[in-house]
Amino acid sequence: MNKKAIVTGCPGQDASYLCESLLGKGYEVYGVQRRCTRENNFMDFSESKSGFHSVTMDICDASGVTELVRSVQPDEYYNLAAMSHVGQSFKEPLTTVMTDGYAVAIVLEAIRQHSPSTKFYQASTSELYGKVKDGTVLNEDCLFIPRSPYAAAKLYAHNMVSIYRDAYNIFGCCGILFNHESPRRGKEFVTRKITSGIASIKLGLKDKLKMGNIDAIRDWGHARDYVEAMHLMLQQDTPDDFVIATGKTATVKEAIQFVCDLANLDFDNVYEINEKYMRPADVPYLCGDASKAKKALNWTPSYDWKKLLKEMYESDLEILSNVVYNTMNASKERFF
Ligand code: F7E
Repeated sequence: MNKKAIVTGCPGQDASYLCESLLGKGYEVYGVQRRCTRENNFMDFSESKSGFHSVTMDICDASGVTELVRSVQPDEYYNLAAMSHVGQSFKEPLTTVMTDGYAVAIVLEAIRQHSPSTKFYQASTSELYGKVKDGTVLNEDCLFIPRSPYAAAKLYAHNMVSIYRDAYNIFGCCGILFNHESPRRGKEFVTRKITSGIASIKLGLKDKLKMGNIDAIRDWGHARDYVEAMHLMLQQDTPDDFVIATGKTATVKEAIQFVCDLANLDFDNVYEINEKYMRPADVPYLCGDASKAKKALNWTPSYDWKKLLKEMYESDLEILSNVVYNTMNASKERFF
């Protein structure tokens, strides 16, 4: 019998990689996305893959979540749905607490009542650490001091998983994932904003990048590596929480500089600071120690931030070059 997994957060970056990986491992996958009026390529994906079931549901709808868990009786449940933009969470604190906090209590209750042998993965985050001193390499034992509505809601969810593990013996794991990116990352996150923005400048489609806090230090890895860690966590005999990170850091400024070098552009001329992208409170520094995951899960990252940004920049340059090429051809056809 094939294993069954529910994955929320489709068609986001992490869910897309995880669904592909689980289908490759022979799972029946129930991919959950919110109702969406726009056309999106997730529907193409879901229709084209055997073993994939597309579910339209809001994770804050308790009756829908409960019915899904009760009817599917999944072996594994990966909760990747979230309001994941930290800056935006200051503008939408209530939506954030519902989606990132309350919705996790709904699914834990559904599992406890209707499918107690389901193994549950919760997408925790390095943002939980919040106010960290520069130079501290963070592991599972470090203190959480959230700095945003996003992190506060995620901390509630993180604590609930631990409570359901202790109180009800639910197999729940939290992956404390540091920033993870890819060519599929949304352009509202800083890495993709940089790679897509610099590719646009290179092709003459844009003048400048408008940036927020470029002194922020982050530990960036590849989302494809990180979803494998999620799966490994649920294959253990005992549930636990794990930091997933590369242990290597760069400032946002260094990331811009590196991509400028790839594009052969002058760093000083590609960006300007714009207050609009500053957060009311930012997390200045994050660097993770994934040695527990390495030892227990045999997990190691295959990308550092430079390899990652290079892949993302090359992908954006290709996408945008095709757009330019197709636009030129279309206008030539009109002209001749
Ligand atoms: O910002 C600074 C910004 O939005 C990174 C989410 O996946 O990872 C992500 O959260 C840093 C911050 O990611 C701009 O202030 C400067 O210091 O790419 P980001 P994030 O906030 O670290 C964690 C692990 C999650 O869990 C989250 O869900 O870059 N920054 N200038 C900027 N950030 C953005 N977005 N845009 C700028 O123009």
